[in-house]
Amino acid sequence: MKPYSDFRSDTVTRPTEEMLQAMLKAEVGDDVLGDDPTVKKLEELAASIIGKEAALFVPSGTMGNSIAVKMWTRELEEVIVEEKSHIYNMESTHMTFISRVTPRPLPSRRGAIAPELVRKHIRMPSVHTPRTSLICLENTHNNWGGAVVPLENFLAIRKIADEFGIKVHLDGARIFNASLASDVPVKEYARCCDSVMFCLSKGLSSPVGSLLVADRETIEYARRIRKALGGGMRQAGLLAACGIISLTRMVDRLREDHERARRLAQAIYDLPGITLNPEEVETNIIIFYFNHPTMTIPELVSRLKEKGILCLPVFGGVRLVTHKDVDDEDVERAIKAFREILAR
Ligand code: TLP
Repeated sequence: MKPYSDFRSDTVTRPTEEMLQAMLKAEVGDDVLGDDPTVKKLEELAASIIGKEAALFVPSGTMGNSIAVKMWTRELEEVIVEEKSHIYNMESTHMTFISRVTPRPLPSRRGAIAPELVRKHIRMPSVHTPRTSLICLENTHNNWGGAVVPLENFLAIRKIADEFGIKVHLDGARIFNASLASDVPVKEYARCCDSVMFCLSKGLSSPVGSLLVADRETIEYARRIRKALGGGMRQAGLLAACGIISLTRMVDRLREDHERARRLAQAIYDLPGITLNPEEVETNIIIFYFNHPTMTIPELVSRLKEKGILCLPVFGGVRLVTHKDVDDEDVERAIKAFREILAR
């Protein structure tokens, strides 16, 4: 048995054999000079899947989101974000650090901010107040336990954004999970947004990389921002070769992750101390709240580790993520560990 079943994140996935072979054979150039054919191929593929003109290969989701905020805003402006969003909570404050704009966090129902609340918080510039120039959405929503934000919410927010001439950016780190779980094509979500960032290095199993997708002119500007942030990569075709496999071979497999997460949630939701609605586990992330008479969250996490199960404490709860490198056996091992530790 392997030493650990790693449920900390889908970012821990290792490249597939096919990816390693593709790396060996990849045709490369110098992408900063614009002549890496494999990067170009990946960017064209990403743009066509998302349904926009152009894409930019970036080292991480955080850099993709940072560039998106920078390209759509100027100083003295404000950005509407969801209060538990990754871009607001978990990206080391790049909005203020890089773009020098203020985030305006709004509450939501499982990641979907009520459109009227968005409208209420749009600010007209004055000597006292910033102009709202961008709305950031997230789908699936990580800190809401991989919740799928419904397309209707996207459509309603797009309508308001258009009324006020505001841009919409989607942190679609896991947009393929959202699409499979809701049966809504990624293009439908993307159509409501001016730019989309998605990750190759989560459930899609590439070792490194994300894409930022938008209209051609904006992506050319994004390319300059990427260089300024130190994200220009040279023979990046080695990584892009894996990305192409992620997009052509790894998307449908995400359904297995959703199935396993549901099974795991069903098996542990009623154990002592756990608050979790298994019906709300829509994709590959389980977040449960934990309040036990004799055990703290760090104690639970460390007892699980002793039994070979790795998971992460988050926001007063615990997160478990399913992905390519945890199979049915790992799920059974996790269920057994939870039952032993939290025996009634
Ligand atoms: N999320 C990571 C950690 O940062 C928590 C994870 O393990 O889930 N948007 C969303 C919705 C994300 O979940 C993440 C990564 C990112 C952006 C940033 O991507 P990276 O890690 O490539 O910078």
